Order: sequence, then C-alpha cells, then structure tokens
Amino acid sequence: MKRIFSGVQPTGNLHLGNYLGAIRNFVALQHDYECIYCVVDLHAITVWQEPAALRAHTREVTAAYLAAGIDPKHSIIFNQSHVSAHAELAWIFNCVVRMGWLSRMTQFKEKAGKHRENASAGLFVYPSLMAADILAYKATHVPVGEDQKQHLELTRDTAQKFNNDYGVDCFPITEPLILGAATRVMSLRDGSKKMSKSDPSDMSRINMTDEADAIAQKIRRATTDPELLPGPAALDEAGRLPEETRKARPEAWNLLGIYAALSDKSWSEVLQEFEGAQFSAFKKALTELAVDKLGPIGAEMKRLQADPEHVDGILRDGAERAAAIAEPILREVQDVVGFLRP
Ligand code: AQP
Repeated sequence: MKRIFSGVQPTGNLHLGNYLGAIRNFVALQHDYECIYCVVDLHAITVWQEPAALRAHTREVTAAYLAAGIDPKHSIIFNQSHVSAHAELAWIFNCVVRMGWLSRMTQFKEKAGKHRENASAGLFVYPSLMAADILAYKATHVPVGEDQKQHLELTRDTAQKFNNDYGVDCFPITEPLILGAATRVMSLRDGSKKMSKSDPSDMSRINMTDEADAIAQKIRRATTDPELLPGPAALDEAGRLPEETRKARPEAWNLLGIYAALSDKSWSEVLQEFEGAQFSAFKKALTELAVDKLGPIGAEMKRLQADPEHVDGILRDGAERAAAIAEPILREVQDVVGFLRP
C-alpha cells in the first residue's frame, strides 16, 4: 500500500511557495495514495509562537488544505498535537538519531543563526520529530519542497538505524516526492533566498490570501534585470533548465518558474510564449494568472476561517482517524524497544 504523510507548520503568512511546493501537490496525490495531511503545531513551537496566533494559524493551514481541494472525507486532515503518538515516537527516535546527524542540518544552522546556544532544544531535534510524524504511519512517500530533502534523508537514516539496531523490518525507507516546476520558489526581492513565511518583508512573498491588488503590486515590484526574456534555446536537450543558466538570472527564472507551475506548462512552452518579451508584458500575464489561480483559494480560506467550529470539527475527526493508524504502530515499536505494556 502506498501511503503519503506530509505537513505544513502553522506559523502564519502561508505563501505561494507553500502552495506550489507542497499543498497543490497534496491535492493531486489524493487520487493515487492514501493521504494523511497534518498541521504540524508541535514543530511550530520550536520557535516562539504567540498562543492566540498559533490557534489562528492552525485553522489557517487547515483552511488552506480545504480551500486548495483536499477532501477531508477521503484524506485525513488533523493537527499534530491531537495525536500523542508523534511526541512519543519522537522521544524514541531522539535516542536513535545521532547528535552528529542533527548538527549537519542546514535548516537548524540557518534558523538558529549565530547564537546557537539560545536556540530551543526542540529546534535541534526537529528532524527526529519529523521522522516520527512520517514513520508513525509507516508512510511510504512524502511530498515536500526541495528545502526538506535533507530532513527526509534523516528520516530514512533513522528508519534504517532503528531496523538494524533492533534486527527488525519495522519501518519502510520513505521516498521523497518532489513534484512540479516550482519545487523551490524564491523571494520576489532576492532570487538567492527562498520565499519564506518568516521573511520580514511582505513584498518578498505572495501570500495565499493576498487580494488581487496586493498580488499585482508585488509582481510589479518584483526584482528583475534589464534584459529581455530568454527563449527555449536556454534549456538543455532534455528541456531542463541548467543550474548555471538559472544562477545567472535567478529572479527572472524564478518568475518564469512560477508562471510554468501555475499554468501547468513546460519550461519550453513558457519560453516559446515569452521569448524576447519585456518584463513589463510578462509581469502583466503572470499577475493575471496568479490572481486567477490564487484568488478563489484565498477567498475560500477566508470564508472557512470565519467558521472555526467547522474547521475544528474537521481536525477532530481527522485526529481520531489518524490515531487509529498511529497507535497500533506505536505499540509495535514499544514492544520492539522492550517497554512493558501498561
Ligand atoms: N519557497 C518554497 N518553495 C517551495 N516549497 C516550499 N515550502 C516552503 N517554502 C517553499 C514547502 O512548504 C511545505 C511546508 O513548509 P513549512 O510550513 O514546514 O515551512 P518551511 O519549510 O520552514 O518554510 P517556510 O514556509 O518558508 O517557513 P519559514 O519562513 O519558517 O522557514 C514544505 O513541504 C516545504 O518544503
């Protein structure tokens, strides 16, 4: 059986990167996999969250899942803190993963910054909680953006080490699913930084709930370069974008990649369409497309967020269904480890 697990942190400012790199793919995968989608609130508190904002953002992510098209009757939507197996398995994995593995995680280095001793211990062990999220369901596949590849590698290492240490075949070696033309959407202000919820500049990202005016203004002001748009000759023989080519004009390629992803077109089709065009013309087309695709989702998110009881009901139902899968797996792991049954 093919089972998907993935999640988004309720840390506010859900953006186009979260949509194209993750949530949109979650919707498409529902047809071919058993899907479990989590609002990872335990992960969110690895950096400070105002309690009232955390509650609002948990409902915001749930609303984004629903508005984008995840069907809560078919897939499971729930929040992490409602299913205690995540935290319990994470503790066991904290005793399996090695400090050296965790020390190599680039996300920890980036988020902890220069003053690592001031970072929470939770931020350091974040990847073992992520391994627990996935393996509590023995998920076989995880759709993520490229930034999560290293963490997923650690999940695979954790599963392998657990299986080896205890001489069991308990956990699958989970595969990443990195899908679509925009697996790493970059900041609109700086093509070397990923689009991010925590960027202090709201102009750096298109939020999923931005109104048409805001989307237009952000795209109009997005950093570009003085050259005309490239044609299909910039691609390699297989129609891929060479890394060196991307690096030479990161902002231009970022906007073209967003256009390709939102329009479901290949690089080659997009480059044919805009070869030799000025950025002003391209930005107009991109604005129309972004408003067309994100507008209805943003409006539906706002409608759902105005009805917290409905959203909370979906999370409650999802948590019951998630716990029914995770608890027997946790018991199996506890038996393997040698814990007595209560
Ligand atoms: N810029 C991005 N491009 C493509 N995919 C992205 N994702 C995040 N940013 C981009 C994907 O969204 C999913 C959920 O991410 P998360 O909530 O775990 O947050 P994050 O990865 O830490 O990134 P954010 O949203 O930018 O938050 P901050 O600012 O806190 O770092 C993941 O699948 C991720 O790959």
